[in-house]
Amino acid sequence: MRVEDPRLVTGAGRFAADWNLPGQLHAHFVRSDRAHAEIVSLETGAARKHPGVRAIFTGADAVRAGYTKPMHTLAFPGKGGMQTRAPERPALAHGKVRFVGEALAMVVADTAAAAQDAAELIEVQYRELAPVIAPEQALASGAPQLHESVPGNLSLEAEAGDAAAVEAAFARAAHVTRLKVEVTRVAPNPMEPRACLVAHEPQDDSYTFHVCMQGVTTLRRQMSVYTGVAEDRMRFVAHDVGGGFGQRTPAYPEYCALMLAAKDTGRPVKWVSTRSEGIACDTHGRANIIDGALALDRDGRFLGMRLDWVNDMGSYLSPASQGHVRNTSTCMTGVYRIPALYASYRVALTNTNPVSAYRGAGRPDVAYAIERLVSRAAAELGIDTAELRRRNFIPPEAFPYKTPTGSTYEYADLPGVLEKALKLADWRGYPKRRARSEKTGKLRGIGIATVIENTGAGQAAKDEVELELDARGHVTVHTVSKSQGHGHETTLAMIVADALGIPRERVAVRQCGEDRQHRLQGNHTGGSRSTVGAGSVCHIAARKLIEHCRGLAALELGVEPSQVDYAKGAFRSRESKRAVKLGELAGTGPVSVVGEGKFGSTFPNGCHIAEVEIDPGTGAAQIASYCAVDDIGTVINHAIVEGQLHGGVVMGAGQIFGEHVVYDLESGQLMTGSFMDYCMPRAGMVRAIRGAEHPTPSKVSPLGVKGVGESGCTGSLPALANAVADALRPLGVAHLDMPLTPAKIWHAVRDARKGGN
Ligand code: MCN
Repeated sequence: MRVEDPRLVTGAGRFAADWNLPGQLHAHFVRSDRAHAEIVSLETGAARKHPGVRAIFTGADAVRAGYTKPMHTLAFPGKGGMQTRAPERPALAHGKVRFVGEALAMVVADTAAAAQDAAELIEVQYRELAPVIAPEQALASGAPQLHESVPGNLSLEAEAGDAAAVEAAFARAAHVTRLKVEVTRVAPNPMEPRACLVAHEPQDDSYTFHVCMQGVTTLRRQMSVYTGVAEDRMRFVAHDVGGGFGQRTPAYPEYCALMLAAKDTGRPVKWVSTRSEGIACDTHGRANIIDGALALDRDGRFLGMRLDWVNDMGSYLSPASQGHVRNTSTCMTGVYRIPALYASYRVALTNTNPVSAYRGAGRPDVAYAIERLVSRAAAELGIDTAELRRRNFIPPEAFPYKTPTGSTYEYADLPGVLEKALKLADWRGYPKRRARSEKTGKLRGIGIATVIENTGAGQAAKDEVELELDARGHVTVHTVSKSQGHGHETTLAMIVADALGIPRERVAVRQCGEDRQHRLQGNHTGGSRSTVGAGSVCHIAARKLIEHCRGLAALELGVEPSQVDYAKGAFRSRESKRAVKLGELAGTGPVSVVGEGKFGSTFPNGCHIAEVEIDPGTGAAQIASYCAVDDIGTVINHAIVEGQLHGGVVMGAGQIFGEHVVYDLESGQLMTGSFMDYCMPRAGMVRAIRGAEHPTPSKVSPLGVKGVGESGCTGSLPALANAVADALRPLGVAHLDMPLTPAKIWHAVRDARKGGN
């Protein structure tokens, strides 16, 4: 059982909405029901008179406060030196609204109900403008323009790789496989809806936020950039966080609006998002279109690859926009030796909710594009899909391997992972299983994905943790990363306990504590970097604590430090055999050390194999089998890692088979605004996942660890889509874009059979 489980399963967790402060008021946001419109007038008179209403704020207040320029991280050089065009976004929309759900006014009242009732009395007059929803249309000439500062709705155009080399590779290719895919827009929907309670302290003009977050440092910097309030005047409080998946990273405009209200009213102001607001306004994920081509020689060896990306960022650049685009290039050639690569990016703005990092942040997208291309190439050439991969893997002797986009992969045993997965999935026995399915009138398909991704490196100058030893011999770990359900209280404690040789029960983990959050540097939890970053510095700090205490113990024992041995929480003098326990060294006050480190990327990799069975009569696809072999380096906690992989795989399955944020292309209305029409994965969707570990320890981390938090998603999107494609291929169905709903598959089967007749 994880350390945090008793608290969480007995309802004793403390989430953002559980916080209340004396005298607090409640906020409700008025949100646009138009996708693109000028705000002609905003009539707040009746609402102000509503009982309990204390204040109403609009875009004019946000502009007056200067809360208009959210941070963005799309800061890499564009094509021909192009700089990212980042539009302003007042914390409450001013002059114009640009997506359905955008907040344009905030009512603050004594109760949440009064704020909501009053909000309904606000009358907004709009002058409607034509919206543009599809990113390729947004980039076409003559498309409606969202922002004057972003001509052509093109926020950034960029490229990677060598166009001339790719052209030459394609010119001499024996075969070219082409495939255009869409990695659809999804809503993260963590279990805990977003919530924020802001208090202003007039004495030092500072703010305290009780908010769900993924770590303090990134959110604080983003909030500071958005509002101009110095970072040292912001404190963040969060205990339990009910899921994040990247969505908790950004500084949201609602939080800035609450700052305005808290300062203006002199009272703490609280807002709790509804589920519908969450689907419409929490940053969305993925939303990429990738037009790919793979050139092969006569023997099926890859010669070159071209990927043209259109990235839909929604109506504004989210603060975490970079991962979404840049992460795709870090492992752009996947696990293969592809000598020539060229990729182009066009980052489009559309009249939709902003898009940001979502579990994998670009890595599942590029893995999906490559792995679909490779499987399709294998089918076109009649080569076994595992064999085509084997033939093109980066060979063992090529590691450390420098990719065409400049990443350096650590060692990865690609053939070893593949062979283990083929065995686990009984690859050879597949034809029999397929025949058995056919007998019952079902279509069966098998899909494989061999993937690699970057985890670890963060933007902070370094990662730090502080260890505090008390007189009981207990150690408290202070970190600025933040678990959202990952089990960090367990794994970070295990790392420290292991290094100190003491029971795990003697180590407690405090995340983003108020007394440490301005002192310690480090990355937020995201990019599957917490174990590589915070975990590694836990180990380093524990070693440092031993050395520090060795000096103290030597004084106590009256010998030289070199004469003192440490084991299992006690120092012993070699000569006198006298011993002193860790806790005794903290007798006059806690002993504390800070461990630090800066870590680059680690490259977890894996092979996922899925089998699906499709009922052609209904179009429903069942996952018949799912196997995953992953190399995530040294494993700290096997059960947690298994849980992470399962969670990731199911999240990928959710996107492949059902989840999809849909906007009406003409009106821009959100068509999937509730769980009635936004199809979340159910427990029965992925019934049994068989997993196996294949660790090759990372040299980046002293623990040998690589990240795992996103691996399940990165592997499952392509593995599942390849399985469905394999099942439908005999019918002549070339490609179906996700989500592979029963209706979509049923239509494809029907059309294919009609065509065949
Ligand atoms: N772990 C381990 N051994 C390893 C690697 C990891 O035991 N070699 C453990 C870790 O100690 C940690 C967990 O596995 O308890 C995940 O670790 P890691 O891969 O370092 O990832 P992070 O902790 O940084 O988590 C971030 C990652 C991301 S980016 C998303 S998105 C995501 C995910 O994790 N969101 C999640 N998993 C999630 N799981 C839950 N329950 N909720 C989310 O919001």
